[in-house]
Amino acid sequence: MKKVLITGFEPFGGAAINPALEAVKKLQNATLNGGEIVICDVPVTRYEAVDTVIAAIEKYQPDYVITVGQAGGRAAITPERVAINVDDFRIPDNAGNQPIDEPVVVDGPDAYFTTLPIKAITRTLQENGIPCQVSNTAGTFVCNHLFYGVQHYLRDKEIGHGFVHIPLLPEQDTLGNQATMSLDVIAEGLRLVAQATIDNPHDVAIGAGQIC
Ligand code: PCA
Repeated sequence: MKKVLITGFEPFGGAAINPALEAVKKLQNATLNGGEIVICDVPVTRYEAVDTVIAAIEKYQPDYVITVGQAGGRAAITPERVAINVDDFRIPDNAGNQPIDEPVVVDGPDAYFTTLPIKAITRTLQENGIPCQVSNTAGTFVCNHLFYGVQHYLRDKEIGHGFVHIPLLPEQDTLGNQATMSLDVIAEGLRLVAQATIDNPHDVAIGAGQIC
């Protein structure tokens, strides 16, 4: 029986809701074949976000960690390929921090790659009718910060981890011109991310590259 920790970010930037937190709450009692899910909510705050997830890892001792955040404008669930060692916040985080071009970890490596099977995850969601694409940038705000910080903490541990961005909910698209996905589809998509992670200890070689 594998244990999967799935974390969701709180609302940020003045918003009242974050689909990551809402979806993760729905997953509390979701079932997996050969696994169980534990959850944790995460403040959108530099350093505190990483500390919160590390505390949850130490508490639950999971086999895998899936950190989740909202990506306004994206139409698909997007497992991230890479975290970079840069904090360049376009808006302040929830504690008012707004670093410009500072490292997440001083003297850390430039980047960490995900240790989740993102190609197998993408194929699984697509086969189940849920829009999913590999993303090659997690941005430079708190999501990338958390992705990098957790990957750095896990660098010498046998725990898989990766970050997944999800679209906005329909109720967040007040102007009616942004891509959205329903909460039920997002939650099922994240459940399948966890299931595919358990089912694929080694990733599959499927192209998911992009030409700019
Ligand atoms: N999305 C933001 C931070 C929290 C969240 O859900 C990001 O992409 O950095």
